[in-house]
Amino acid sequence: MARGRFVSLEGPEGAGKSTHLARLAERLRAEGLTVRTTREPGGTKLGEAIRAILQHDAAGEPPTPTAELLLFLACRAQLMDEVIRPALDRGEWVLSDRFCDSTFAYQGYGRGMDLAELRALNRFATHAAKPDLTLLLDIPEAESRVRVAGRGAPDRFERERADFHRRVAEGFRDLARHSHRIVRIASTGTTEATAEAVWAAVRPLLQEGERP
Ligand code: Z5A
Repeated sequence: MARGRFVSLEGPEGAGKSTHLARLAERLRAEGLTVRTTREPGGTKLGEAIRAILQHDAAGEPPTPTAELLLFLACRAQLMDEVIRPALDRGEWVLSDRFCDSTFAYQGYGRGMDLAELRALNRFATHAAKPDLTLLLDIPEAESRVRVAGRGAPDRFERERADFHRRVAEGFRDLARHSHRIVRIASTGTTEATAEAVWAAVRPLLQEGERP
């Protein structure tokens, strides 16, 4: 059986993650692959309920930074056990709109939490599973602001100050500098150009061998 592959798309708000996840899924399906798409926070019933708490204060009060972290990790644990691991075991491809690098960028670089601790907690939540490939869609902070402006009421993260978003964006770049798993792709040109760069980064995974 062909081996399942796990690809995550990461980046700041409005970078084009949802757009390119949909396009990539379509292209992989055209290659005859079974593709499961998902998102974080969310992707399961529990995860979607937690998403409403995390983004829109659905519980009636904002979580503390520690509670926020644990809620993201709870979403991830549920998603891993219920969706990602079973799909990979069936030999499917899984594409996720955000995954562990968002925790490192937002809670680590953004909120100032200890990265080593975050890595350990993330390992616990995922049983040490990692994406085979992570696409970091990168846009300047100013462009991110323009793209998210006018989309209706901003969520709890969009309301954060500019310096928080600057630390997050720099954090993503720093993570990419230190990991071969993460491919940084400029998402500032046309959608077509970015889609081609995404495909060029993913194609080698298609060519890698089958399970022995
Ligand atoms: N978060 C966290 O703190 N810790 C964690 O562990 C996790 C998450 C997992 C989830 O929001 C929030 O949770 C997030 C981080 C935090 N914070 N925020 N905000 P989300 O992922 O649901 O929200 P988002 O990042 O704001 O998603 P988004 O705004 O939908 O962004 P996107 O998916 O990257 O972009 P898009 O929907 O594809 O839209 C891009 C727009 O740009 C669209 O209008 C395009 O027409 C336009 N555009 C222009 N040029 C391009 C190119 N070249 N490519 C693509 N799109 C383009």
